[in-house]
Amino acid sequence: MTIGPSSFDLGTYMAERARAVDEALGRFLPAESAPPETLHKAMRYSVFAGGKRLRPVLVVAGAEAVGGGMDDVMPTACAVEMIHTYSLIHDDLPAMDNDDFRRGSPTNHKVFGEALAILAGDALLTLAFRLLADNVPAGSSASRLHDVLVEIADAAGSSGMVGGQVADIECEGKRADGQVVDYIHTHKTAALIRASIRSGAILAGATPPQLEALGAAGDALGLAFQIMDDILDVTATSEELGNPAVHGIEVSRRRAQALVADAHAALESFGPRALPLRALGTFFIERKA
Ligand code: GRG
Repeated sequence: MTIGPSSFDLGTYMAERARAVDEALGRFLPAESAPPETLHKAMRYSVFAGGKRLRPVLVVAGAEAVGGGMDDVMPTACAVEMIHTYSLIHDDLPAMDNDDFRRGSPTNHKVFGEALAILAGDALLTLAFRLLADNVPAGSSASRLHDVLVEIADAAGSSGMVGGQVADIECEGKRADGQVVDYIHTHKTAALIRASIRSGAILAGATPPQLEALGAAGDALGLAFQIMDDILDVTATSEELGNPAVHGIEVSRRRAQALVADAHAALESFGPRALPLRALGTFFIERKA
């Protein structure tokens, strides 16, 4: 699909890329019939449980922003979705959020038991790094692979998503101030969103200034996404508790809008190639679920 100002439609763009990601995930994941079957069933169960494929689409959009293409970054796009899926499986466990349902279906541990759910998450995280290790586009240098591995490891580990999750757990039941809430948001959610965009761009040969601009856009988009997610949680359950209560829903919404405007500004110099990233930002602040 060509990306031009008059032809761009985010729904079609997301659907096309999500379909390609689904097809690739199907190929990269071990078959359910391969031993240990229960483990592979558990991995596939959560990967194919109806996620929006936002992060892999952001990997592709990051590559496209600097002139790259989807096929060159597909293993990395799938790796990021596997890391996201592992985090959701573990987040639902009794030791964490203790959720019985996700996306309207029983959570992984409800279907496969706690031990298998832990191990399915572990195996998805490990497989993700195996996929990243293999994703060296033709003609590109090993230093790009190194940079992507560092980018994703930092975003997923104790300095990123896992660190944010720990901060979230440690402030449970306490009144968190705005700074702590921001720390949780930027680490638990925004770090992987930023790394998704930048990893696609790194593989596609982005220059340092381009990566800096995409990092700024990724920070803003990631934070806006989480702020809107909290607003949607509160408006869906009508509970005036939790993180959004700290900022107030309307203040939060305005902040998310301002962040998306910042992201749009950071993406200005990329021209029409960054239309998908800009449209995804608008989608974040307008989405209803
Ligand atoms: C357990 C290591 C570990 C980390 C957990 C990601 C996370 C950290 C917890 C999940 C709970 C949560 C509300 C996280 C915030 C990020 C977020 C909004 C996740 C949902 O992302 P979507 O909307 O999910 O992209 P889908 O279902 O579309 O894949």
